[in-house]
Amino acid sequence: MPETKYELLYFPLRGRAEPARLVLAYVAASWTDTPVGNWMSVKPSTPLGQLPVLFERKGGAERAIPQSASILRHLGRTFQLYGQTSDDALHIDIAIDTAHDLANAISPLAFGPNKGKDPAALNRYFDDVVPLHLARFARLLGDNAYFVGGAPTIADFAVFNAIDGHLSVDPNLLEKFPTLAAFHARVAGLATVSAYLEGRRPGELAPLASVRATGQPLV
Ligand SMILES: N[C@@H](CCC(=O)N[C@@H](CS)C(=O)NCC(=O)O)C(=O)O
Repeated sequence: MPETKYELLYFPLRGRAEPARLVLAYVAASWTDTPVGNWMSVKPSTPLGQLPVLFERKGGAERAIPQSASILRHLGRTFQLYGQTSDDALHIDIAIDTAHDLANAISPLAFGPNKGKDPAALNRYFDDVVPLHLARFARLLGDNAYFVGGAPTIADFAVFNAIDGHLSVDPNLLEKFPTLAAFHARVAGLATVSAYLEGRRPGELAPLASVRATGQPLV
């Protein structure tokens, strides 16, 4: 059987591609991470004119898969990281959608011309909004090691990614959420994940750490 090889095409960012990268690293797939520099010349050849795109190649066959959520779920099905039953899959989907809520919530403060320009809004976000999201994760996780079942699923990588990005802005984020702190450490400590984390590109949210710590806007 020829090995399936993956190529993940995205901008040189963690962004929407990072949960899929974490999964590919976790399962030790044969994969390459291709940062796109000349987007306008690549765009017409992509399925939906958007990134990320996951190329899946086996033997002589190739397919290009768009949509980050579809990519993540496809990898979940391919690598048996989508639970054992349809109930498992439902709970995995709930955790993934809850992770997307947090990952998306910071966007207005973190991207575009207003990035880091409003320290008061960033503080309000971290003090009042983020804990609501974290409480949801804590409720879904309960006292379990992983969100669904006894081993990692794609839900864990989606949640880990959302929490991890916010941790890069506020290292005290999980002080009141010990089960989530343990969860974050558990995922980061998985051997293949830990190796990937050591070498990955810096996160886009990290520049906001100084805004959170000092109350001074980015210049
Ligand atoms: N729902 C899509 C959204 C994809 C998307 O908006 N991609 C942006 C980058 S994060 C993009 O390709 N922007 C460039 C463009 O639209 O030309 C997904 O999750 O993959």
